[in-house]
Amino acid sequence: MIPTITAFERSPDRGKGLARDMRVRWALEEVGQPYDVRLLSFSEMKEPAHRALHPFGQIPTYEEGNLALFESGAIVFHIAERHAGLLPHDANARARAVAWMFAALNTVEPPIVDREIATLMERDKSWYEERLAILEDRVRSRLDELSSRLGDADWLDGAFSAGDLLMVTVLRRLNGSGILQEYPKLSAYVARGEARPAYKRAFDAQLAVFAAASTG
Ligand code: GTB
Repeated sequence: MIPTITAFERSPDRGKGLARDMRVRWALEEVGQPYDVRLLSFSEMKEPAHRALHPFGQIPTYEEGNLALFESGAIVFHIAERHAGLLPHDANARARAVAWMFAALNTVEPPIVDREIATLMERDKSWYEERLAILEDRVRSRLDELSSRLGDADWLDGAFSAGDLLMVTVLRRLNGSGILQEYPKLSAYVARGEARPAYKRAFDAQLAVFAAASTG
């Protein structure tokens, strides 16, 4: 059965692959699962039909037969559980890969999103520069720790896993901030993720949506 995911009809990131459908597309590409995409406008995302799938009126969602899921992490986990290639077979290694999935979404992404929201919503405030410096220091603390743990390894814990997939997509949200460039090991880690053929296919697919919406 071919799953259907939802994505922005016109992504505000202009095809840079920063919206959270990208991680789901990438996971599906890694495991070789074809998928359909239903594109939504901002107003469609808030209508009852979509809220029945996603209580918060957001993308991405995932439908497969009588299963409907929301939350990109839960969707990637579901894909990783159902297909080989994104989680190790060994039970302990698998548990550690899942821990990295949570770490990406629960420990590393929040300070990155806090910074991003400040740059989008708080630029006109008198205290903006002071707050931005605080938020960027919080991001740097996490990146210091992550970079130390990664060291010279290619991936966070052995072979590439769903933990790496999520962590790379989270770190990419720093694009344009200049912060990631302060961390050569993490920059190389993100580049390794982006070099994967499955990543490229997912990136091209979401970019094609933006390109079509821009010419149409
Ligand atoms: N925790 C949920 C998940 O992981 O699935 C969060 C889902 C979420 O934030 N979805 C966003 C959304 O639907 C799109 S990805 N927003 C519309 C709304 O809430 O009304 C977040 C996002 C949006 C845009 C950019 N960008 O332009 O760079 C990056 C990330």
